[in-house]
Amino acid sequence: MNFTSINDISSPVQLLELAKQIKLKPFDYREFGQNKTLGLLFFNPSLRTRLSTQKAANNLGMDVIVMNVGQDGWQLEMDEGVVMNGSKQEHIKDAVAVLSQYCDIIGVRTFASLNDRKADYEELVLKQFLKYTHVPIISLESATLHPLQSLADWLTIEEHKVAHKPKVVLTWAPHVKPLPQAVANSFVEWMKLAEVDLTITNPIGFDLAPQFSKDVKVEHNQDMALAQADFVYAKNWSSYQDYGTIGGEMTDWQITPEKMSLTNNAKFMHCLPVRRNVVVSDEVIDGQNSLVYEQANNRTYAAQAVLLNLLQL
Ligand code: AN0
Ligand code: CP
Repeated sequence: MNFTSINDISSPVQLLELAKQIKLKPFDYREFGQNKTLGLLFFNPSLRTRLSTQKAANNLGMDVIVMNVGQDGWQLEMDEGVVMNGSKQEHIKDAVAVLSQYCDIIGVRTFASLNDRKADYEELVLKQFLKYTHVPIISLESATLHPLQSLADWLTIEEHKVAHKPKVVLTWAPHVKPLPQAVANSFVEWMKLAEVDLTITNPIGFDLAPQFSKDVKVEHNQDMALAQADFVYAKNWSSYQDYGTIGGEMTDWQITPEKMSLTNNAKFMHCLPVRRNVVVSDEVIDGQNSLVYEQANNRTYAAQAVLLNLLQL
């Protein structure tokens, strides 16, 4: 078993309940990870994922080894059957087989290239890990998904909802550099299972991939979408259609107190890291209704629930 998307989980609701239970008593499961090693591999930067997953593993009694493979490792050849006479020194096949000797579970972060949509959406790098590993793989954000983030976000919404079926608005927000669609795709995938009324709002040309946005309300007028929202989840993503481009500045999509005043006194959410006063104004993110640090805190319990599930197999 792996944890690369919601589809790897037989009962997402049970996983959520486990995360809630672990949050109450994080140190109750220490025997499960005894003498087990988690390897965390990063092709890209990370603060929350790296430290919350490490903390989660430690809470379970696991040892953790971490490597910034993108920075410190050999350059990995991802394609099969090539004559390796170029710049890549090691094949992914050998690297993953070796890592499987050292680790009982492997976590990997591998962002989208944002220049080859087909390769990104086929998750070519993650698939090579899955193909060659002998141990379970956890996604620490792949090209198209970030399931550990989504589980933590779901837990946060569950903890802070007042209405039985709150209105959750995922809103595109401005940014200065192209970012992956992974957080947004994944959030939508998990929210489809949650008891929420989900609306996505984004500028024209920034619709998420059809497999994610299908069966979800998409409103291109942000003000209309925000009306009566209970949760506003802001995130920038680059275009899926004109793949990897950021379009114009669209500063009017920034989440400001004026935008929040259109909502039902909504809670503000963002996965972080965030560019302040580009994506969201200081007043909103520092305001009483901001849940961003709760989300970051819940990353630990989400990761711990996922690890515990894998350890119990
Ligand atoms: C990444 C992204 O948007 O996917 C990671 C977010 C968790 N963000 C940045 O690269 C700024
Ligand atoms: N939210 C999140 O995944 O943050 P990091 O990129 O810092 O891990």
